[in-house]
Amino acid sequence: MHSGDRRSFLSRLGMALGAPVIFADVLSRSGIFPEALAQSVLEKGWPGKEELRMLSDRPLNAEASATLLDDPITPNHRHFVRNNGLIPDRAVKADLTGWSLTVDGEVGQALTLDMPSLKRRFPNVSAALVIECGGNGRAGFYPRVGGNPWTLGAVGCARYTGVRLRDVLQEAGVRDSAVYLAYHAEDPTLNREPGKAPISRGVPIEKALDPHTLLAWEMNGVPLPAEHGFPLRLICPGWPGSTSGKWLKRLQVRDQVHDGPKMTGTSYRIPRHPVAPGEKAPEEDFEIIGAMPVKSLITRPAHQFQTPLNQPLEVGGHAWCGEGEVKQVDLTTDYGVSWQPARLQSPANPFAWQSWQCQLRFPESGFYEIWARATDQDGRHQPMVVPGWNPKGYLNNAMHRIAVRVV
Ligand SMILES: Nc1nc2c(c(=O)[nH]1)N[C@H]1C(S)=C(S)[C@@H](COP(=O)(O)O)O[C@H]1N2
Ligand SMILES: [Mo]
Repeated sequence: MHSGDRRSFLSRLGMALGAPVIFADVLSRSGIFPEALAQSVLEKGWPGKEELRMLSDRPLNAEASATLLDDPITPNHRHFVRNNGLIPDRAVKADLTGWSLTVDGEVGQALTLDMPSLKRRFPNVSAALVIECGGNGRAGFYPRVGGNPWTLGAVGCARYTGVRLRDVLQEAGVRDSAVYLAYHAEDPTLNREPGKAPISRGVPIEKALDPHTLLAWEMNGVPLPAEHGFPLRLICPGWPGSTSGKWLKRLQVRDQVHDGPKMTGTSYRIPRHPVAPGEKAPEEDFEIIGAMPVKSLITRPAHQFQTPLNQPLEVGGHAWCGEGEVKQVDLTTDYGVSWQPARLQSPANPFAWQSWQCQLRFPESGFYEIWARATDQDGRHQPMVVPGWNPKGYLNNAMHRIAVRVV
């Protein structure tokens, strides 16, 4: 979003309050909303993201509803946002002045790349890629856990354009000592502590060298929007969204597992063994989350839909998994007694989600539930109930269920 848009949004909101917001342009650069308007922002949504459910405005966190995610390619205005800190000024102003990307650490020769040389020196690629927050579905865990209570919509599949991270790393020359790729970004912490990063994660070097891991500057044909990481972000598809660093300024190849903020303790880590809900597990039992589990969404019809008895109901959605392909999607209307296979499309490219459709008929009028269950190529499928409780509420891939009324 351009700062001008936000400025006018702020003054529009201000007018609704009956008075302009003085110095709104100063605030608009920071990603912070005036306190007087905080409530209205949460009600109306972030400018350009009005349809999303706002979880918080500082930091900005907003998710889609299932029906908003019906498109095969998620439009930018419907893609969830998950920020740990503030949106950098550079991103709000779409300003590339002084920006470059450094690639260093366990490499033969460190690189410094500005945007034109990044675009020119490496083959440009585009792909539809799923990003899902590791905490998507967190609201389903009991006992409740801290963090954003995402329900279903902290996931999206947009088309990104950029270069393969592998090509850039190979240009720098990855040493044999390389173990992990760490990202360093320029988003300020909530309290703007100078030089302090709100989050700095990464992936094992093998995932960094996977040809589908991208450095992207475009999302659905436009430069990365401010909230999605302008000017450059990582896309590590299939892994928790937190590995897809936004607002990049440095990539560091490390000879050990990265230990930046949100890499240690219970952050994006889960107990290796099942723990009883609410139970504390020793830290040495935790491991870093890798590929995300198989999952699906019913994006049509909406929950609480009414449909006539004498007509088949068209049901559709998407399915995805952290590695490989989804092999099958099945639906049930009788609580799992019988299952009907959906027509499942191939992904547009590896790590894109796969659309599915199914026609359902109902024996008599009344209330039903529709459950969708995706199965990956290794035969793992979504659980019927919320799976393995963990202290931060990650990896809830329980089946999506909607209620319909047949009349
Ligand atoms: N620099 C930076 N990168 C970041 C984050 C952040 O706060 N700062 N949030 C991460 C998390 S937790 C997720 S789920 C994804 C969300 O990407 P999106 O906001 O484009 O949907 O970005 C990741 N990259
Ligand atoms: Mo996330």
